[in-house]
Amino acid sequence: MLNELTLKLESVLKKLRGEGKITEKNIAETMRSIRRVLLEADVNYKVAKDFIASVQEKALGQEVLRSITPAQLIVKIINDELTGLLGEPFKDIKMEPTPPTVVMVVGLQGSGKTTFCAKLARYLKKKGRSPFLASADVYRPAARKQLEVLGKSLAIPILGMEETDPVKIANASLEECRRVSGDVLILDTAGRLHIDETMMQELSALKAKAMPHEILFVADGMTGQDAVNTASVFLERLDFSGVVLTKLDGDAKGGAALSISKVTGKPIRFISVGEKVEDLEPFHPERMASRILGMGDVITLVEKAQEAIDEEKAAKLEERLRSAEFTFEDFLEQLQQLKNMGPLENLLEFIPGMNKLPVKGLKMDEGALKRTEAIISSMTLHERSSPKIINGSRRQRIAKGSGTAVQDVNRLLKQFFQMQKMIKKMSRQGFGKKGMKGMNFGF
Ligand SMILES: Nc1nc2c(ncn2[C@@H]2O[C@H](COP(=O)(O)OP(=O)(O)OP(=O)(O)O)[C@@H](O)[C@H]2O)c(=O)[nH]1
Ligand SMILES: [Mg+2]
Repeated sequence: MLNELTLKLESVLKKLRGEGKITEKNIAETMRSIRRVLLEADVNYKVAKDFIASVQEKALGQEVLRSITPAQLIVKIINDELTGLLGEPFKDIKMEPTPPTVVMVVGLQGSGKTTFCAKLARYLKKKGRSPFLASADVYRPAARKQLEVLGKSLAIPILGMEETDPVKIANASLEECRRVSGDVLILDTAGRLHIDETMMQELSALKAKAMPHEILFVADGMTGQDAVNTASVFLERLDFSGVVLTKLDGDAKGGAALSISKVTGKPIRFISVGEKVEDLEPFHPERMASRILGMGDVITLVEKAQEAIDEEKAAKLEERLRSAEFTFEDFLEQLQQLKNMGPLENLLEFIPGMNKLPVKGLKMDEGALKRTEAIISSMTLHERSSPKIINGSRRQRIAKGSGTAVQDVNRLLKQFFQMQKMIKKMSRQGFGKKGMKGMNFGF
């Protein structure tokens, strides 16, 4: 996510690393480079300018403590400012005391509204809510079908109605939602390629009728300042309550993410990071800032893992990790749980420094996963708990037993020891306030 931005910022900040102290000159140089990086990422001009001014002011006023380097100090300041720029702390959908809570989803065509509606429904259902979906996209039966298919796959009820008046749909969906005891109605709407008056009037009428508690504006994260300009118009007409940024899994430059909250004054609430229904994340500015600066986002990683893996096993694993006695038995269990967590590359970027570790590039395709399982299964229990004893002849036996080559066994052992080392290192540094519960270290 926003990889290019991260790489560029890292390379600017690397230059500072050699500097012994902060001077007006080296700060000015750094800030000029950062400003360029931001503009290249299509960040709004004024937002970039204010950001730089603010970082510069804070940096110059600071004493560099003996324990940190100027580069560390600047990174800290940039991290704080970036967090501020990205908006308020995460605000979840607030449930109304009298159901249903109504969430209306708006945005341009193809921005990801329908997909987001399904994702949000899934997210709320997982939290124990009873979502109800309805599509007010009266122009394209296919669009309603799309929501219906998504809703069905998630076992979430949806309004089945051949209506051509969005306002009637609003009424019917409220009624139907109440009837099935839904507590949150998610209302999808039609998008247009560009802002046009008919669409705006229609959405306003829909708003007046459905009286949504939340209007979420969905913006395509790939589009930079265009998204921000569109957002401003939607804000004026509909006064939405929050922003959803989609397609941040692709090579989005980051302009929309960094500008939209500042320009509209509304928080980014969720980000969409893929086409599948589970690819949704609550938006936490501080975590995003740290990801953008290449410092990883362990908390989100832990939360993702928690969703996918067994709590009790995770607690046990945490204990084992803390005592750094991680073995192949744990590894095997992790691999099995890893299968529930989605593609590995998505997880790597959450781990701080992961992009710099030799572990990078260990893409675990299905075949490799199977091979790894076979190799571990061919080890004796003793070997699994004390992998150090696995010498040359044992390696050969394991390779034969698992139908793999000795090189495969060697590679796995190497990865395993690397991982053990990393875990030891992390357990020394502490696992953060959430602890390691649910952390998944398979690769
Ligand atoms: N890679 C990626 N694709 C996404 C994401 N969100 C949506 N898409 C894709 O973008 C396309 C448009 O998504 P929709 O949800 O249909 O967009 P929409 O806003 O409902 O479009 P209209 O109903 O035509 O206005 C689909 O192909 C989605 O699969 C995302 O976060 N990442
Ligand atoms: Mg749609």
